[in-house]
Amino acid sequence: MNNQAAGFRRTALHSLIERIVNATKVVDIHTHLYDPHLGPMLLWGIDELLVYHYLVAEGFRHVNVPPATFWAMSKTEQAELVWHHLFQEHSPISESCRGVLTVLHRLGLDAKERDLHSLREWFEQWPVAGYVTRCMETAGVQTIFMTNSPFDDVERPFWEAGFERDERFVAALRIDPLLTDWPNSALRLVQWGYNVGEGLSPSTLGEVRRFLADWTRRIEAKYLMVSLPPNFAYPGRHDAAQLIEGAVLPFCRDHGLPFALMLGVKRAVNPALQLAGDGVGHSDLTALQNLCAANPQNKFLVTVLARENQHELCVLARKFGNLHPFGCWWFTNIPHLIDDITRMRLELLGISFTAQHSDARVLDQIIYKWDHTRRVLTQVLEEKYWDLLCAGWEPTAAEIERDVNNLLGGSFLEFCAR
Ligand code: FIX
Ligand code: ZN
Repeated sequence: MNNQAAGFRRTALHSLIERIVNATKVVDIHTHLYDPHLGPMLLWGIDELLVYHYLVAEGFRHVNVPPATFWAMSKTEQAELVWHHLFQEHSPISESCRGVLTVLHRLGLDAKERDLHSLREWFEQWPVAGYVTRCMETAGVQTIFMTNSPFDDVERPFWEAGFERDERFVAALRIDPLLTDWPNSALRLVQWGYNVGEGLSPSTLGEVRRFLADWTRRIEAKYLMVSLPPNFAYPGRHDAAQLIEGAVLPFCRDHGLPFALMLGVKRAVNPALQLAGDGVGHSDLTALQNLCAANPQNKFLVTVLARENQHELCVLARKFGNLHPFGCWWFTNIPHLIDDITRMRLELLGISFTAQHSDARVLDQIIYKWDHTRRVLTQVLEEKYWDLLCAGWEPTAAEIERDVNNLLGGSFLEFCAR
């Protein structure tokens, strides 16, 4: 191929991949969004976008008020403060700030007027049901996995009372308190009618399995999930390891459910910042290796927060077919690292992982999280398919569609169904 022919071919390849990546509907496998029937739990709109903890963390680098004063303000005042410091006093270049602008832009709003008041007015006209559809369509998302916690006192009563489900929202059973604060969780389980003691005896572990079964059934959970600190070790004598071994894994095995692990979060590094005060640490992934090796009948969905753990996760996934890496979590969900991590995964794992999850806490965020990821994915895939062309392999459009579909949820669904 001469240079000119190669140039045309590459441009055509780029357009094809861009069209496919933009048209593929996403299964968003981890968010903090909720079925609209859970009322106040589903957050949306400009003020919620502005007080997202990613922006609050950045805002505190400029805002000259103590955290306690900030938290005492109304949401409207907090949003105004963030808007002022991150959008008016400085250019909104960070990924989180850019995200707000992408949302507004894709919704057809004009943020460059810098008029927060008129932006608010636009959002106020929307009924929630119509807005959910608008956001999902704009983002190209077909299914949203929620994070559902029986330990959440606002959420639990909705499930206990029962409600008509919106089929686009699928449940995942979140069990952080159970594993990371067993003494207090044991008290709660007792209140809810489970016969558990503080020690993790066989009968207590049996009751924990009954608790997991009841909640899985109630919410129709498709997987169980926990986030763990960098120093998590497995196996071990500590509560989390014992509960995982004696309750979570046997339960997941018996019901064919994956166990999702989010590894490497250091909670409350700066507690005054509340949700914005969590940090990251380098995990010892020997724990994950041991989990996968000792439990071949279990399926593990895994994302790691530290950049330094990404390569090791890929290598582990090459060794264990029961390990499915997913998403660029939180501090790694920035274009620079999405690019790096996605390339690394493609080069080491082919198409057998899930490229991204949004982790959206505010509905509208699915628009920017998927917009930004699609841009990076298009670029990375173009290079990868070009390399195949150079090696004499011509991927068809149908094959590229199949692959993109797998990267954006298809592989995950297959892994779950296995
Ligand atoms: O543990 C998690 O699911 C994290 O995603 C959250 O705790 C975190 O606050 C977040 O929103 C990250 O994107
Ligand atoms: Zn999350």
